[in-house]
Amino acid sequence: MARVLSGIQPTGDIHLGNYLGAVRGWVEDQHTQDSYFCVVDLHAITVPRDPAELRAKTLELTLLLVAAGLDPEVCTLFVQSHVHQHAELSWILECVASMGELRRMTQFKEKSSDAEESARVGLFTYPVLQAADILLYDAERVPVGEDQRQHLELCRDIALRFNHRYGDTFVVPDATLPKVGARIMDLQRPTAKMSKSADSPQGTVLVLDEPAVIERKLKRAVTDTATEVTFDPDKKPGVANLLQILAAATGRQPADVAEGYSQYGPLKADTAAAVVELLRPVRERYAELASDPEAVRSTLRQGAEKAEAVASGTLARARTAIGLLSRS
Ligand code: ATP
Ligand code: LTN
Repeated sequence: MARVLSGIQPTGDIHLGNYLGAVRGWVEDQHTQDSYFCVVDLHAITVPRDPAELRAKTLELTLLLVAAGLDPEVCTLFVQSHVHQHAELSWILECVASMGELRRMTQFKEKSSDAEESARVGLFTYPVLQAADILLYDAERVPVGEDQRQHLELCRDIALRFNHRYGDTFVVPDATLPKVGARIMDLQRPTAKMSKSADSPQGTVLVLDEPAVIERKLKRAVTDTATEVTFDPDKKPGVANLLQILAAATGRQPADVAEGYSQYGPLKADTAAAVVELLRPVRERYAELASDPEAVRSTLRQGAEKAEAVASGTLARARTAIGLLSRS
């Protein structure tokens, strides 16, 4: 079985983009691949967070991932900071990555915007920690949304450079993106990606939104003034986004979906209905699981133990390769 690893930040409420771009694929992967999924709390502190809220969100996101179908008996589900090897390997990789390649990362540019001087150093080195997450598990595949493609390229570059300088140590991973749904856009600003941290409540469909809320958000989704339904992400980003969502929710291609519509109203209504049905089981299961948060804590303890058993072996390999003296 191929090894798979991916991560998600406990930074807010998970949305339709996270679900279609990443989490839904993880649920499928766990049955055919040796799967590791982590809640990346160390990545979350690269921008200011309220400590109590971060702790609560970490637990809540784990519950949601289980509600979405991740089965802790089948995959390894854990919190990044519970496995100290992530931070340790990240340091070693920081000594392999260059300032120039990190400066080119668009996520850093966007999130530091014009306040680079006051941005946290961790925001800059964020992709190196992500590379450590992946390389520690010898992951061959990393299922992510489109926005993570550049970070995955960097991870590959770091792994190849390390192997070249210090001998074969890491597996060089590939990003895998869903064919449809890899970049869901904000419903109010269809040229920006749907995001947990973009302050756009009406443009973001949350996985836990009630059906009536989902219907309202989709009904008010920004389109253009024309009425013709064609799949053209450049000229008609709002309509293309609706077509993409409906296609992803029903297992079709956006251009094929477009053929069934001549007006925006029915497209919006059908998209809303499909999204409601897609998310309904997740919301219902979440309500059941939320009554017993202790169960999820024990899941996370077991997950961390399983993850650490793999991570410690890889870290030892990297330490030896780069010349760190062992304690014993
Ligand atoms: P933030 O806004 O805090 O950066 P986010 O919404 O981008 O958060 P992450 O936790 O960074 O969410 O990402 C988790 C996974 O969801 C990643 O694999 C990412 O590529 C994917 N993802 C995030 N947003 C979208 C989107 N709009 N469409 C498709 N996939 C997405
Ligand atoms: N950077 C990612 C989250 C992330 C991740 C990972 C994804 C952290 N570590 C390892 C895949 C593999 C994000 O912002 N979505």
